[in-house]
Amino acid sequence: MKNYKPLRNVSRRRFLALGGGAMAAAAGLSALPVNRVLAYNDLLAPNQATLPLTFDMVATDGWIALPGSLNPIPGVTTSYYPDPYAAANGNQQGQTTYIFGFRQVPTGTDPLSLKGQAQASAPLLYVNENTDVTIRLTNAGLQQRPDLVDSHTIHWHGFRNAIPLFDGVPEMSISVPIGQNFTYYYKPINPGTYMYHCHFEDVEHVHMGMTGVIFVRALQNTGMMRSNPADPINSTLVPAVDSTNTPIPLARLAGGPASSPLGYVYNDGLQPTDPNSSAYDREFTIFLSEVWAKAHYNDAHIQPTDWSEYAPDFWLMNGRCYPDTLAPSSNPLVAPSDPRLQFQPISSLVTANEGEKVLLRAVSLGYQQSSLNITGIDLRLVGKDAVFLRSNTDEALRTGIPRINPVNTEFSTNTIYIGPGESVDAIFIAPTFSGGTGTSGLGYDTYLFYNRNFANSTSGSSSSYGGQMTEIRIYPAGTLQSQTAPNY
Ligand SMILES: [Cu+2]
Repeated sequence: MKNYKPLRNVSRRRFLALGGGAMAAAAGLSALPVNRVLAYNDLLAPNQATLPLTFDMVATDGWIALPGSLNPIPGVTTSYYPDPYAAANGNQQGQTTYIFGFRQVPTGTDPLSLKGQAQASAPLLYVNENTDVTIRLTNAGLQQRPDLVDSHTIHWHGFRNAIPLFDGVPEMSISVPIGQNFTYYYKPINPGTYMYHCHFEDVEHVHMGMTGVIFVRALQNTGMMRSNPADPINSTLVPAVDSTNTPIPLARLAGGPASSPLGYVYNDGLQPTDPNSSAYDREFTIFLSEVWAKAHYNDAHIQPTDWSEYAPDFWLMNGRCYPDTLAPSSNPLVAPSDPRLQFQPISSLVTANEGEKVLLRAVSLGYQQSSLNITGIDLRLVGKDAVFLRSNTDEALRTGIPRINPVNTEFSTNTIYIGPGESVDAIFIAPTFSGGTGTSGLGYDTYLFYNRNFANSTSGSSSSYGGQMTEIRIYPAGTLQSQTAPNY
């Protein structure tokens, strides 16, 4: 057995020096790709498959809007919610709640100028398998808490091939101090749905909102596959075919024709017409989190929080409570259509034409279990924690090599049961439109998608406003155009 030298033998000065070296190494990496901020419409550009991607992100604090109001705390002149400091801040428009969070930096903008403008949930990031990806993270500090000198990191949760330097665990590598930046580098080889969060003082920073979704699009979208799926590192890329050597169509995401599916969740080796295919026509992320109003108030008012008393008041989808979950997505880099939701840009409204295959990428970074329910629609759970649940017998037959997961554990349900740090990929086929003006009377059929724990689909507010709830709206065939981005 090797005699490893424990890290605690490294002096603090030596540890910081190591971190400094890592920063210098990473500074070289930022020269790799041209800095490219993703406007929403170019996320689906056909050439995305071959481009290196750079995300420019800032970590800071900010304010978001939650519904209703809590009862005042007995004996206290102010309530935890809405936070009086939110209203006192001159540029707030209906915001109620203090957060820590991330935000994407527009091209040409000084990241430090975005201090105090974090969003919830964090920017939705998506990248292609086998592509160089860099994320430059700048720590702009906290506008509301100049006394705090917290660093921040990006930890890609569940990602199976990050080296410690880029894994964002501050005890194991480095974190980003105020006024500094660090560039993370990844080359993903495992498609699926993940989440990212700050790992610095993580109980607090995760709950305060430094959380979001990142997903990896399958190589098969581009019409390619690995020559040896069991050994992705040493594989060459070859044209994607099924077990009969018939080519699998290029996805629309990679420039395929309108008759192709929008994408494939996993490298399934199947034709999109195969009922076992992971092909889909529309995709939506549903990010679950919670807000404990007292903890958020405490951070804004320089008070300590005993996290063992955890008792959330609000349950959120993509950083919003129902009915705000239904409001459209907005590009956070341009002026918002609704100033109240300007720091909560991601919609949870699911829309589809009848017969389309709809992919839900559900992720939780709350601290409680959730069970999301759709009444009247069967969900096919094809992936869990970025693992394809169906054994790829076709691929195994063709290559002679079984997949990582040799057993088919895919199943149908109408409930997604999901815990903290877990992700689920579920596909449903949009049911037949009921005709006329639909069950809504507005030209579409409405299905509720909500947390089955009723307390979590309402909220701690005194109003009847909800929490983790949204709608699925099904339109007659041909009504909706092709998606331009997830959650649009
Ligand atoms: Cu942080």
